[in-house]
Order: sequence, then C-alpha cells, then structure tokens
Amino acid sequence: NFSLEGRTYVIMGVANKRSIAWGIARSLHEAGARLIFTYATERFEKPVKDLVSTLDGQDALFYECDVTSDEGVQATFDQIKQDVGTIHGLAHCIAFAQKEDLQGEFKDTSRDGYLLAHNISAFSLVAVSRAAQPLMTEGGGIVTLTYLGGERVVQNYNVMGVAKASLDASMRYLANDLGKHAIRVNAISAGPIRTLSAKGIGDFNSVLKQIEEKAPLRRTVSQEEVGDTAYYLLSDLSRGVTGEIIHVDSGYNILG
Ligand code: 0WD
Repeated sequence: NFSLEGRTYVIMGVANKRSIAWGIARSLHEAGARLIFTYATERFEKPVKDLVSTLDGQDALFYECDVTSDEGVQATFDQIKQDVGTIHGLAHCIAFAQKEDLQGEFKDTSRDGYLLAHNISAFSLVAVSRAAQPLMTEGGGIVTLTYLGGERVVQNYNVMGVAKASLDASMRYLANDLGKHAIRVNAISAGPIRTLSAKGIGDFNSVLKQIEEKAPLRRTVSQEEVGDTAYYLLSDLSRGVTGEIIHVDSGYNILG
C-alpha cells in the first residue's frame, strides 16, 4: 500500500498553475497526502490559496518563506512544527537567476548574479533540509528539481547550470548526512516545461522544439509526469533510493 494517507508534505515553489510544484502537489494530493504550501512573498498568498481550493477535501496549510533568509526559513519550520508536529517530506521547487545572466555568454556573469543564483537555487536546499530534519521524526523524503544544464553545457542556461551542478552535489551530501535519520534526498531532472521561470531563459522555444524533434519519446514532458515521479520519490515505493537524479525528460539526456 503506497498511499500517502496520514502523511504531510511541504511543497515549496508554487507560483501559478503552470508551476512544476503544482504538478507535484496534485500527484501527492491524489495519493491522499496532506499538503503544506510555502511561497516567497505575500504576493503569492492569494493565488496559491485559490489554486489549492480546487483540490477536493485538501486541508492545506500556508506559510510565507523567503529562502534567502535563514531566520525566515527557521521561523517557517518552527511554525509548521507547532501547527502539525511531524512532516514526512518536502518538495523543493525553487530557483532564480537574473534575466541578463540567462542569455549571452556565461563568462559575463557578474559576481552578484552568480551569488544570487547559487543562494536561491542551491543553498536554499541546504537551509530547508536542515530546518525540516527535526520535523521528520518518522523519516521521509526530500526532493529537489534540477536540469540537464548542470551536467553539461546547455545554450543560455549559463549561471543556472552552474547553480544546478551545485544543487546536485548538495543533494548528494545531504543524502549522506540525513540517511542515518531515515531521510532520503533525491533530485528530478525535468525536461523543459513552459513555466514562469522558463520565460526568463533565452530562446526557450527552440529548447522545447529540440526535445520534440530529438528526444526518444519525441515530445516534451508535463508537470503531471514530474509530479508522479516526485510521488514515487516521496513514498515508500522508492525506499531504497537516495542521492539519485532521475531524469523525467523523454529520454533526452541519453543522447550524445
Ligand atoms: O523547464 C522548466 N521549467 C524546468 C524547471 C526544467 C528543469 C528544472 N526546473 C526547475 C527550476 O529550476 C526550479 O528549481 O524546477 C523548479 C521549479 O520551477 P518552475 O516550476 O519552472 O518555475 P515557477 O513556476 O516560476 O516557480 C519557481 C518559483 C518562484 O516563482 P517566481 O514567480 O518567484 O519566479 O521559485 C520560487 C517562486 O515561487 N522562488 C522562491 N521561493 C522562496 N524564496 C524564491 C525565494 N527567494 N525565489 C523564487
């Protein structure tokens, strides 16, 4: 029985209905999980609450959590601990880079742009994992979202690719640290999906077209497909899996 009935998961990074985090939320909801949503600023409170109200019978909780603040992250998880006690997992679906750093040449990345991308897109996984661990008293799973641009050069992905490489390595070190607490940490490398964040990436349409023409499945992937893999990684179906990157990308990564 791999139902998530009686389990609680924190979902970080729903911006709108196209967000990959929203695909994950729907998969976990379908499996019976109780959900906790965090958003970067107050601006997202109403849109996220409106979206979640479409999930039948979901008794969700909502918190603001700007991952650039250690105090903010700690305060959020302290509050979650007070309100629900134990959580069983977390989906980290957060990234950011300045638009000017997602086009042209990587060598022109500014120091500030480099640090910002790494702060929000990679260190945030460390910060939230550390804050979540004391709440995961029954063990559980942490999942983050990465991209092929962290493994090899993808045109225009630039500083975000370097941040994803850091995220991937952080995921593995966290998996090593948290394994003794029965907490598994894994990443999903999603193929390109049209979302708010993807809008910032230069010539994103040609990236999508490449997948449709060349990927083994000859189509792009959906938020739901990523969501179902997150369900697998956050449930006991994957109980022997940690420190892993699963590509949900129509097989594109196997091409030379
Ligand atoms: O093709 C794609 N869309 C892919 C995305 C392919 C492979 C991986 N990913 C990754 C992204 O890099 C990211 O890690 O998936 C994750 C989710 O991205 P998404 O679903 O594509 O993007 P989006 O719906 O824009 O959600 C990203 C959210 C932000 O939305 P805004 O509107 O701010 O861009 O990340 C959150 C925010 O909700 N976020 C923050 N959350 C807390 N604190 C912060 C912050 N400081 N900054 C951004």
